[in-house]
Amino acid sequence: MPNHVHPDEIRSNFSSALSDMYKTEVPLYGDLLDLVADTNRRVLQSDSTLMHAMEESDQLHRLNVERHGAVRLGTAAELETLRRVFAVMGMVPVGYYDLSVAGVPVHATAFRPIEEASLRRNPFRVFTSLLRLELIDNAELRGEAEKILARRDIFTGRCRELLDVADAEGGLNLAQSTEFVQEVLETFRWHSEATVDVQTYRRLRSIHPLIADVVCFKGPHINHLTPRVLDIDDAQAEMKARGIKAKTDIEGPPRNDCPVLLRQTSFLALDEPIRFVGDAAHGTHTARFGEIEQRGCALTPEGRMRYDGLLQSALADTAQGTDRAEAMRKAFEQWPNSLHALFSEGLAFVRFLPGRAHLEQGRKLADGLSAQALVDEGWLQIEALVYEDFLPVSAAGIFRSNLGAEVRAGYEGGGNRAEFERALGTAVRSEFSLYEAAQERSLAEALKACHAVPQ
Ligand code: OOG
Ligand code: NI
Repeated sequence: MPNHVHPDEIRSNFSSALSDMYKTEVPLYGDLLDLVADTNRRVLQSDSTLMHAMEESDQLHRLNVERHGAVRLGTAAELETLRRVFAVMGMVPVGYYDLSVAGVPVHATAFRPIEEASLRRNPFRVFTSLLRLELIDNAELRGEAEKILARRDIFTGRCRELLDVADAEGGLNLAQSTEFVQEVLETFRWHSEATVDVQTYRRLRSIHPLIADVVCFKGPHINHLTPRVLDIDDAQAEMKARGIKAKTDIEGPPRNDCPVLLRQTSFLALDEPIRFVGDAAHGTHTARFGEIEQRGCALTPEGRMRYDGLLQSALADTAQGTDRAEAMRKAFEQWPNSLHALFSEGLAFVRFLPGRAHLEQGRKLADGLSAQALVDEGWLQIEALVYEDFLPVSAAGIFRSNLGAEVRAGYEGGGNRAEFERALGTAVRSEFSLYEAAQERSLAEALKACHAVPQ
């Protein structure tokens, strides 16, 4: 349809509208954006290699608009409809995250764009969790929560109409897409009025703060929006210097010359006034916070297994009383500190670019060389393939530090991916396959470029 607005455009518009809304709702988020912009400017000014690399791979624009957010949903039907909403914006569910093992009764996916051009345009992603009431032992409260959730509709009527239009016609025109963005914002808005009385809120909160947060409000308020910073240790120090109270530990891998996966830290959630049903006085609820993230290279399944193993051993040491930062540093002592080492050990996904060899007189590209040999002989260069996803242990840490939830043992029984996908109405994409495909595509393109030059 020629007059349909591209999903990338709708996603960019939505992400920017959501950021504006959150800035007015939570002014501290605006302060964090300024801080991150200052840090990024400083890092790029002092590291011209990074600056050029980012410029060349067209990553600078993306950095300025890059945000992730999170919402927590109460029912399968809500998840299914939100999937349709995000589909209009070119976002699909990637990955399955089981947080029950960490004592948080939800499972989740990340809605995000997957095409490289779309990621470059705006990689907006939303960590979306679904409450698992079946993990709650108290049958009476479980039934009560189900009843309350069944009464609400988190989407506006007009949002639902526009979804039907988008599905029937394969997209939205300009006027429709503008309206759609405004209607979807309503689902993410904060409500300072609870839908229940304070006793119900307290009862649900006593089972798990997360349950009260999901069940007692009209909609799944966006609980944070996260900008991407190039040096999270620097930004963390700056947070302290500016009087923003940050979480003590940075989640994710320790600092390294070659950053991998995702490192995150946050400032603690605000205590916000809430009017409960039938009460004249205000109570409070704690849900919304600020977070910053630094993204590094995506790891292969083997790299990820190594990372998870080292993380578990550091956490076990921490449980024995070792300082967490120290335990992490010790566990990761042998972890490679360059992209080349990670790549040759098969731990990282990379993007291949044509190297210098094809520009040299008289050199001929032999057939059948491995990617490693092509890199060693200068035919190919490599750069990090950015990790676009989340980490379940880190996510559980973020949940906990912001819900005021005490560390509790994991729920038994583990994840239930099949049930999650049934609720979602589709299977989640495998993040590893997406990285693998991106790596393969870059290899084919780089080799084509090498061959295209007359030898
Ligand atoms: C989501 C926490 C997960 C992250 O960055 O890992 C997350 C939540 O608190 O709802 O956003
Ligand atoms: Ni987050």
